[in-house]
Amino acid sequence: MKLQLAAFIAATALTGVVFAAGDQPAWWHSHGHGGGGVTAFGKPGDPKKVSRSINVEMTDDTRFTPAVISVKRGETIRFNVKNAGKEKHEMVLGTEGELKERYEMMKKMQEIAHAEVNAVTLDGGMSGVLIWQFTKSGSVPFACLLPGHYDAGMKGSVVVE
Ligand SMILES: [Cu+2]
Repeated sequence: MKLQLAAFIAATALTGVVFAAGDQPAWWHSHGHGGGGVTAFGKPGDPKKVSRSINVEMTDDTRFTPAVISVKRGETIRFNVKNAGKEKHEMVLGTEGELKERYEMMKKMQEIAHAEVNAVTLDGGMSGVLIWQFTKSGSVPFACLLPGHYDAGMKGSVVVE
């Protein structure tokens, strides 16, 4: 019994180290744990308080159109995202580091169930919605993190004024 407990503590400690090393960024689980999903790049938008809608198209040449989007600080944007291609694509908002981290994870895992509030993943020909409030000035990168797509330059940025 004592040994089992020790093993459990050791495993827990190890897990803590892994998390601290950045395998699981805070935003990954930011929603549903209080704080309203607030991240360094904004927070999930309230569908009832949308400032305006912006159409974003994703295509098989691994491009977002538009790739640069300007918003004002505090605005809640409803992104009407359309996958105009045949392949699967996604639009994920995050910091540069978080996107890269998640991209590496995607390459290993093939597929992640995308229930995250900062992402919309769409099969070819499908449309979806991503509602986000940009609370801080600066540049918020977004990207498609499907294997190969990010490397091919499927990325863009939201410039928050
Ligand atoms: Cu893509």
